[in-house]
Amino acid sequence: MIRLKGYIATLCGLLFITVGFAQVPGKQSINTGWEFYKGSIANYPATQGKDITWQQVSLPHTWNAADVSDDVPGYYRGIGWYHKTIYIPAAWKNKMLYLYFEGANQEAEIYINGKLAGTHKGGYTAFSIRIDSYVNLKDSVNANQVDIKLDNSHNESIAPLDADFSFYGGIYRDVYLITANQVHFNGDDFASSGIKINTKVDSLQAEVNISSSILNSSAQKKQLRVVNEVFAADGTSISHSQSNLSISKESNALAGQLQIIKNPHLWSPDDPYLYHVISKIYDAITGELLDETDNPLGLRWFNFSAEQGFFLNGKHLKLIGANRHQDYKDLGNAVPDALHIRDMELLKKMGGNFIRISHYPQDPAVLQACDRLGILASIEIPIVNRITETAAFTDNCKHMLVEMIRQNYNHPSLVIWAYMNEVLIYPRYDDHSEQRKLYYSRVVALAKTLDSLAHQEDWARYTMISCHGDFDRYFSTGLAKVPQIVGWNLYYGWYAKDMAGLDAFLERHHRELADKPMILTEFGADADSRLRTFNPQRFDKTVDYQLLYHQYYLKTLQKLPYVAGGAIWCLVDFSAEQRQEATPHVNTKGLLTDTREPKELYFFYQANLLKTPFIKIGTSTWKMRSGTADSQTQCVQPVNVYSNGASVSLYNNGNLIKTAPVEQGFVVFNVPFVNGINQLKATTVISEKTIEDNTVVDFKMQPADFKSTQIPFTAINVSLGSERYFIDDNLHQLWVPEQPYAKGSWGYVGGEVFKMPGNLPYGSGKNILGTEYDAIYQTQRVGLSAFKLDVPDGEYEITLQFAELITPNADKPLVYNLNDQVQKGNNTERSFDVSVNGSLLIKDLGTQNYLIPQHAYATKTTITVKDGQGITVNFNATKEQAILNGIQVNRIY
Ligand code: GCB
Ligand code: CA
Repeated sequence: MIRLKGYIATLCGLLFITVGFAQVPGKQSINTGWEFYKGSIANYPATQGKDITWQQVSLPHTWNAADVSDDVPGYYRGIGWYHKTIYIPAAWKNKMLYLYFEGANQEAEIYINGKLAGTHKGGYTAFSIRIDSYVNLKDSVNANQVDIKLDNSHNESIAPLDADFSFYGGIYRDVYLITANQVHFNGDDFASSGIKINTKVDSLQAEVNISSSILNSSAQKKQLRVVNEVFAADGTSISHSQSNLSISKESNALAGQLQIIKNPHLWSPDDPYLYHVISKIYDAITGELLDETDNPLGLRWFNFSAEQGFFLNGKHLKLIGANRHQDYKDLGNAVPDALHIRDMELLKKMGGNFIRISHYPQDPAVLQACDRLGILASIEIPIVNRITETAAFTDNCKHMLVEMIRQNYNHPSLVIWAYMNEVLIYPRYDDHSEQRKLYYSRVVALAKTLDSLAHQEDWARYTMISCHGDFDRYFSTGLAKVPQIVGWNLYYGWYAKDMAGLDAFLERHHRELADKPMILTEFGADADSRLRTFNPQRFDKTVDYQLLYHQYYLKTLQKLPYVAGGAIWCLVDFSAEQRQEATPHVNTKGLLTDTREPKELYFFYQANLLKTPFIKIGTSTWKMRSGTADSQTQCVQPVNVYSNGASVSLYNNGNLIKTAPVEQGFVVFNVPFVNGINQLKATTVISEKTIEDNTVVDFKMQPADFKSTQIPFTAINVSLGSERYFIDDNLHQLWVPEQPYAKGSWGYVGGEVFKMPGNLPYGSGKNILGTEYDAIYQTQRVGLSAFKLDVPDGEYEITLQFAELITPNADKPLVYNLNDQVQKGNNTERSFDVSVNGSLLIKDLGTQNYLIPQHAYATKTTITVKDGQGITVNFNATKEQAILNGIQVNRIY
């Protein structure tokens, strides 16, 4: 079957309306000059909010930008009010006026001059509210009051009910005031553009079917002429059609026109060629132009095969890309369009050709960018983790699905409509109960309803649901058989132990769901961009384990032809308020941080996916390093270089280290670092051209012997109970992992690494309050007797870090951590003294004084070291065992 589609902008389009001779722009944003109040207004509209203190804001705006990342559990989910005055000229008396919202989370009531003009449910789709019957139009300038009550409280009738992301409240996308003639393209229809472009394309010709829905709100029957014109990318008009129709008063009608484009210039990721269509409505009697809208058009066809994956324009194409959430550090979801566009550009620059817009429709700028850049897309409504078995929930889901489809119908980049994510991961009722069975059957029934609704709305695109890695559950309930494509979110090597389980799982689908195309819709591993290690382990949150994980996944993805594609979880780090771990409230599975800094993983994918010459030294994201000098006063550490060349040469300070062949897009070099500046240069030759990358690593060499004068000791920060380096570029902090004490050097004496029950290799995953350096406080050495540094005589500053990791509160398990155990609540009565070089610094340290569970505690002291005694910090436990989480030693003189 040929599958294809044309394009229309998601907005109501640019409407140009003639009023006399003057053209009035039909759409103007009203983002500035709002007032906001977080809370309820009593007796609205009687009070009209006059007695409250408003805050001046501009849109996009969210009221949760800060409280999703503070240390207070939870964030405000309740009512917020917005207020604005809009001015309507008397000249618009006969116009139809709308407020058009690209998105507001999640239940909105729109009041004009105190009267309810419309409502909307659902935080991720656009809606349009007709307001002309509520506005004052008496004078030449008419002030009209817009009040919006918005509520982001949990509502069992509105998806999403539960998910691993923050449900920010607010009007967080653009709002427009739209002015239209009584006759116009019908944007009233689920806030769509009123135009559907269907295409049927092959390499010789494209049939372009333009169907317009036209509304006649006037009290007279109208004779109209509809004209559609197709333009090539360079602006040349290439095709034209028109038809006449009459519409009775207060009704709407459809006008369909077919155009044939010979030798179409096809749209694809390599060549995202866009035509565009201008559609106009004229009054057939007077010739007056009543409405006009301009929509891009991409010509392509595609299909998914269960055996061979995805084909675009008849050619096989492995879909590889990422998922994306829409928020940014400290801004929440209220981000400018430029950021949406930049994210798509970053995906394209990685070599990605696919985006799964997860887990909800996003700003129109996203799909517009995909059309322009050539990124194939899947989009979904936010049914995540569970459903509610009510008609109200079902109706809202259906409504969202129709909104999503009609609003995004014409994007050439879009190939999949999806409607559920991991919906069986968190089912209601007891396992094996009758109620549970009934619940499953209701989920399947809802899926069937939504699937057929999607097909009814759009015959040309595929449907999909994404499932978590419990094959049996989706298979036995029949849910996996409902959509055309099954998406799998697989975390073998992360939530599930064994990475190789991935291949077995995908093979099983291929065997048992032999006729279902599949996409690996999620795979990923958390990585705090500040954490590095030479011994990567599952759940250590290092950039290095993330790299290992993805090396495996990409190989599997590329090897199995029946897997149509894969979407990395996730393009960017995003807010998930309930998460703890190394970066509390953030899911760090991103290729990029929440401020869009690349992690080393991003370079790995660039090297593997880009067709243009590429080389990058991985360590450009790890510029502060440390290690102990060898006999040549060097320290050898591995550095990855990423390239799509055949071999790479790496130089340090001008000296060639080695030339080595590239495998899977990278080479690991053992670099002899010197103390101080290391100027790294990597080169490769591609198509007879040499390309290079340069970076500087500031290496803090620790002397093997602290008394050595060759490399004098200056400072060290040690993270206890950890195998990780912690690097904070912003605050110029570099921490190294612990080591046992050896004479002449530094390290702990005795004790063991703190480990929680469960799967963390070491440390705790709990949020530590009062610090941004959770990763330092989350690991510790237990039962140590001393920490020693054989530093030369001088004056030193010593800082000790502690956090009590045993807490009386049991962990709330993360829903995805199905195989992990959680720490039960526990109490400790530890008590220990800390002394430095024999003098007591802290007496009876424990929960009775500074060690409040899960809180950071640090203290700093200065000490004069003389007579070659070095530094010894002693820990003497009087109850249970002593602990130490971090130590910093600085030489002052
Ligand atoms: C998933 C979910 C996604 C989570 C992700 C994770 O399976 O679909 O929403 O954020 O795993 O990181 O746990
Ligand atoms: Ca909070």
